[in-house]
Amino acid sequence: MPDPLRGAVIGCGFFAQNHLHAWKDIADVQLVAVCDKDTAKAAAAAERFGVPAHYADAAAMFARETLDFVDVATTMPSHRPLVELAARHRVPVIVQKPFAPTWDDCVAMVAACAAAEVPLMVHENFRFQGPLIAVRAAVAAGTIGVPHFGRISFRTNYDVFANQPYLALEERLIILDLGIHLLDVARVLFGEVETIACRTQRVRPNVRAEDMATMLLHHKSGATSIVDCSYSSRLASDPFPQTLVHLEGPQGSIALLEGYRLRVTGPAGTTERDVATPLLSWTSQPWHVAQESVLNTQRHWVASLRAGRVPETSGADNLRTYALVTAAYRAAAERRAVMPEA
Ligand code: NAD
Ligand code: 89Y
Repeated sequence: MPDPLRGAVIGCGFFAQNHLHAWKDIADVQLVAVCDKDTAKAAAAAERFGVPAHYADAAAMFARETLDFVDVATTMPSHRPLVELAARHRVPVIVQKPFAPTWDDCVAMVAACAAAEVPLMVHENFRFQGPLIAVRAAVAAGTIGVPHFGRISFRTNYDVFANQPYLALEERLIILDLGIHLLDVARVLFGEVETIACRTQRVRPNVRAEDMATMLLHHKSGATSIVDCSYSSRLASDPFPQTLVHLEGPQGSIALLEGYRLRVTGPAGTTERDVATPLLSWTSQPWHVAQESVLNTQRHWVASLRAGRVPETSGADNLRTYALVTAAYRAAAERRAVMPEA
């Protein structure tokens, strides 16, 4: 593989701006092309980030450019055709979440990339957020023992629909858009899931689907976790976009508190420290924790490509997270705990 890697970004909308900034921060990557079916957005991204070529048609881009990887940052309906296009050109691909609108699409993308022997990673970035990396490190340090209970929570009234208006129209809203990240974090902290129960609520009048979900997970390890998310919580101070975590183990507890405070209680007492993400030249409050996680995620992709390693959130791995999403919807519809089918 050449030095630096030649990358391209497909989809130059709202969230892709973070991808574009992050690629510019990674010395081992040179963006050679950007693509958006909206030509004005592709041209604006090329201009803003100094990318030599821009396209409105991904097929034309693959035909003309020599790429070491492609970053698909479009919304989910286009993921499968774009990932399969990349696979046909034998170009490694990182693709945004949610992986796809349906389970079958997700499986098809994993199969297409496997058949073409092309690395595939889902841009599942919450587990790469600085504060959540600090939680993972605190667990690994062993102070509390192996966690047997936890709560992973994301509740806000922030107007996510202003930047992402398509969310209001989705048939499946918060579990697929946001719960998916938290379910992934639950897998990271407690391992795979045996059963999941779920209740959903639609609180806002102007959204089509659920904007609140409460999930109860029983993990194969024996641990129990609660994963809850809301886009309609009027709180004294709105923590958006913070994920709050509470973990208990046989020897103590770990809490990621609002304001990015990490509190660890173990046999020797309690410590508390600041695990806030520092601001980068291109990040700003309150999004900075999400923005920096994009950089961490993309660095992980590049390091995995260079080492020939399977990334943590490979397509195959993400099937297990996606299976929890589909299981959660099924559990809510059937009003019973179900086993994820991955
Ligand atoms: P957006 O609508 O602002 O941008 C998507 C862009 O993709 C648009 O400009 C559109 O023209 C372009 N596009 C669509 N199909 C295309 C195709 N076939 N070829 C070329 N361009 C195409 O959407 P967004 O809010 O930026 O979201 C993009 C993705 O990022 C979504 O999947 C969303 O869930 C995800 N997202 C992730 C996070 C996170 O933290 N991981 C946060 C926000 C959004
Ligand atoms: O779409 C969501 C996501 O993936 O992370 C945060 C978000 O942009 C709004 O909650």
